[in-house]
Amino acid sequence: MVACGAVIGLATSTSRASLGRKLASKPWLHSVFAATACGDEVPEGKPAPDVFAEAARRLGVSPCDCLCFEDAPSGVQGAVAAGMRVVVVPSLPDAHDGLAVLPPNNHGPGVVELLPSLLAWQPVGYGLPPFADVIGGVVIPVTPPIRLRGPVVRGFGRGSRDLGIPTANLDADALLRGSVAEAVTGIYAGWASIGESADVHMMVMSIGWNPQFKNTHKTAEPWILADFDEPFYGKEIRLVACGYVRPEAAFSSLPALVQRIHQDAADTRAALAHPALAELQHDAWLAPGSSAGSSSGAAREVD
Ligand code: ADP
Ligand code: RBF
Ligand code: MG
Repeated sequence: MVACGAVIGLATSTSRASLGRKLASKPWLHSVFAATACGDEVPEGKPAPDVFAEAARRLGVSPCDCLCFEDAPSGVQGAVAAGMRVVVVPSLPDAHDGLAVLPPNNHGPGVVELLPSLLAWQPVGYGLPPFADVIGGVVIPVTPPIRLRGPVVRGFGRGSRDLGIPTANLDADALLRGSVAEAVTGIYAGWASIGESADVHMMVMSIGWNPQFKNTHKTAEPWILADFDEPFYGKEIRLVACGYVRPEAAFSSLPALVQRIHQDAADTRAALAHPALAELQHDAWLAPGSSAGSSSGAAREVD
């Protein structure tokens, strides 16, 4: 049982024996599930409702009181057929493609949300308390933080020109290395340093496809929350993203997006004052020259 009184069950296509092996490598999960139902314990597997109905029965709750988290179309179908409401979080490496797996008019009545990540799920929307580790009710700590670096390249020039918000776009290669390659798209709070300077600044960064503009390339674009006398294209930027703020979104207008980005910046400043995130401004990754030996070490001019 979680602190708010809810119970969590698992409905899986996996056999009981196989689940045992999988859980053996993740012992902390044992205490999470109050009940589990496996594929070999019910007459029909997903997309039939059987395994969901059985999990609810073992939990001692009615399926209509269950909120199911599913990543695959057959599971969504099964949970809806069992009478559950479903939050869909596609588990494809590329959430952008994942959203296309279930087009909006194909969801069925039981699907209440389609999210790019579990990080984007808001328990308060379901009458549950917020997660205990959320800072200021908004920012979720990312542990370990996402560390990335690379040369600052030119984008469309849109940040300063159309939004009044300059963003230092990273070289596309920088998105392929390390934990950022697997990171969920969204808006992140964190720390940045640039070029030969050891100064560390607050930053708020968008990682993804800018749905407002329907970009076809994934970008990482930090807005450094400091003033600079001149652009720093070509210099190396080092980033430690330690808080998840929200998913990317398309807004009804450009001013609405701009207003939201300013809110993100305010949320970021507040969250980075929290000791757990503040200490990361001293992360060794942010020191100039610390990239020796990494392929992204040298700053280079990009045209
Ligand atoms: P682009 O599309 O080329 O990224 P932007 O309008 O987003 O154009 O401008 C980004 C450039 O502005 C950055 O690459 C950087 O050199 C400069 N810049 C100046 N101040 C900032 C800041 N506070 N945060 C991010 N970039 C800044
Ligand atoms: N682009 C979007 O399309 N949707 C967003 O929700 C969004 N949020 C952003 C939040 C922050 C803090 C920043 C810095 C950028 C965000 N962007 C978003 C990216 C923005 O559209 C992009 O920086 C400009 O279009 C310039 O490339
Ligand atoms: Mg930019």
